[in-house]
Amino acid sequence: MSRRSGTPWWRHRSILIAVAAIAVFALVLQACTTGGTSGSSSTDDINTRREASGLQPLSDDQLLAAGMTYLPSGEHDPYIMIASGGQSGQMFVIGVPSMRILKEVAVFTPEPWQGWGFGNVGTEEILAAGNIDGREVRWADTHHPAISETEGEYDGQYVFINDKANARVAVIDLRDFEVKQIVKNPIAIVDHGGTKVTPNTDWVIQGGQYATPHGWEYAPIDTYESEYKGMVTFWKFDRDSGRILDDQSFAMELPPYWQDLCDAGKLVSEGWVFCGSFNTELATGAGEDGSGEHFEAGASARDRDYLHVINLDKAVEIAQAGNTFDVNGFPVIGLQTSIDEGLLYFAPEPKSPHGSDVTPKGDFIVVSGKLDPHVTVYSFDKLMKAIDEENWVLDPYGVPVLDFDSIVEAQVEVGLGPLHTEFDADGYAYTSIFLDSTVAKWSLGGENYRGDDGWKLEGTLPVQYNVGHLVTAEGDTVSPDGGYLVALNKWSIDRFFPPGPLLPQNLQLVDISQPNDANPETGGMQVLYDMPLGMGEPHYAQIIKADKLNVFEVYPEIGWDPGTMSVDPNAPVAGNERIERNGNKVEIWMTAIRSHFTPDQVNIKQGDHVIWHITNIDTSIDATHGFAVPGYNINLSLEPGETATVEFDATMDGVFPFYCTEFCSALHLEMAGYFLIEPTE
Ligand code: RUQ
Ligand code: CUA
Repeated sequence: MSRRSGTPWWRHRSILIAVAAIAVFALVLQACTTGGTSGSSSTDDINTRREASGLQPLSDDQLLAAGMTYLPSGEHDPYIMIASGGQSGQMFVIGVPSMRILKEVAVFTPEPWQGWGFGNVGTEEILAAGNIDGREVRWADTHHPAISETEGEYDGQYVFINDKANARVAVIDLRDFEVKQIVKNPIAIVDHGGTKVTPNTDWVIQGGQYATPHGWEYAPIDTYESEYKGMVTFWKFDRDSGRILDDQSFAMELPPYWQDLCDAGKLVSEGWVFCGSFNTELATGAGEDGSGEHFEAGASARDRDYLHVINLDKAVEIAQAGNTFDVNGFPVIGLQTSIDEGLLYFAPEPKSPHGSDVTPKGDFIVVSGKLDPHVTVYSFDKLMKAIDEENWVLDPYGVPVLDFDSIVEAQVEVGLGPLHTEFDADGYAYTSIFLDSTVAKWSLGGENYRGDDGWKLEGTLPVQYNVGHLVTAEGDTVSPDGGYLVALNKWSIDRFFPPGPLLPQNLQLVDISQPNDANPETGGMQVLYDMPLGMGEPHYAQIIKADKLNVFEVYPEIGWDPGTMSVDPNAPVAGNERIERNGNKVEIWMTAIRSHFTPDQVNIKQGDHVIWHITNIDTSIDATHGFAVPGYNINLSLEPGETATVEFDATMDGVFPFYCTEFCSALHLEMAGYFLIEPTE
């Protein structure tokens, strides 16, 4: 072909075909959504092309699903999902419904792209606050993100996330999606039942799990009943400073049952907290002498465990009055105090319970038993009445156990292995069913929801496979959106190409916007998209409307310190770059702008103590610069306007070309400098 035109003829043809295919696709979608034709010629066209590419043909339903998730370049998702990162110790930001990963936010684990934990003094200090007895713990098992709330609605300001493995909590500011604080629980070494927030984010809830002596002191296992303790911790959050105030936080001592997921009351039940538990058997495992049973059997022997019903408002009063004891300097309300003051009650829950979810109006609490095919729904009114009437017996630790029949509102059979429940705007609830690998849709009864039409199963949708948590859009707030649901499936088995024997998770996007009769079997639910995630096991996620997030596109002022969210008074700015030497202390004030560092030669002597400040003085969106010093394990990410500081002893002599790690301009490769460390004799 002639090369004169610059573009081969077939390029033009392929553009034409693409345009035609898009038009056809739009027609098909229209046909599908208006209940239209099957096997239309346009579907055939698409399928002909798919087959030519070695792909399977699509049904009308599948074409519709594709059209529901496809976003053309430049279109943004209406929802943002914040997912835990499991063993990665991080947090994922994912667009819904496109299911595109926007960011893996560095939380507990060092992460080089974000310059998290590679010499940046600010990030090192935050990570060091999560050290345990002086030991650096640089991974985590993140489980439950909790977006901050105002009056029970996500407000998009902060998100909290717990580390199950080491009982830590992180605070992330959603203006820049960076971690501002990590706190280590002073009384527990592992947790699980958090984080959740109270409706105005006054308190961040961190429930326990595997009981240990408080402060994880040693005590022989045969002293389990007396020396091992459960716990729930309430961290006081100060919205203005964006920090947890540990000197105003407190914990409650609980029996050594294994506390599980908690949820905060809302509206009518505001001021109360509900935490599931298991191992009320007090099993201690199989000993090496063959005594005892595995926890699998020992901790699931009883038919009922206890939902912990906690009067948080009253607990706050008791803690503030100082009616506590100290563990590692942290105030703890003793179990007997909780019993005497009426802070703690148990509601029996069947069998091997896991989830605990408060309904949108705060009027019911839904729990599931992994070994019971029902969800059990308690009425908050009935709980309060049973407490008023002292309708209880005492458990071996003296905690009142409320009468089951008088507090249960309904039980709905949903399938084998129910776990977690979220809600939509129409009075429906969605429960993940682990063993059956389904999502069950059922109706809430009562005047706030579907009245006499409630408390029944509406349909089940098979998911692939073994769903843990599920999440609906704003689904645990006082006004759920519904529309979309994501099933966080634990197994993916055959869904994707296997990249070795460790398989990705499968996050499955489900359309829940359709009425039950759209598909009577599934209650109108349809799987839209399978998203493999090969970076850790996201346990829980929350989905927030994207327009609630007020994100900085660039930092508001040059010299910004993300740690304090204000200008660093010591920040280098254009014109004041310099190197000051004072004995063996060398302090550098450097700026970065496309495409150079100022200064770009730094001469010091071996053994000098180096304090190196850098400001990215670029102010355009996305003009990030990196700063890497080879051999010294130093790497920064400097977003537009940001200042960071590294501090180290220059023990190794030599010549170290430092450079910008972000391809920021045509002369990015030239954005480098020489760091010369002269040996000392
Ligand atoms: S867990 S699959 Cu929330 Cu950590 Cu239930
Ligand atoms: Cu700055 Cu590359």
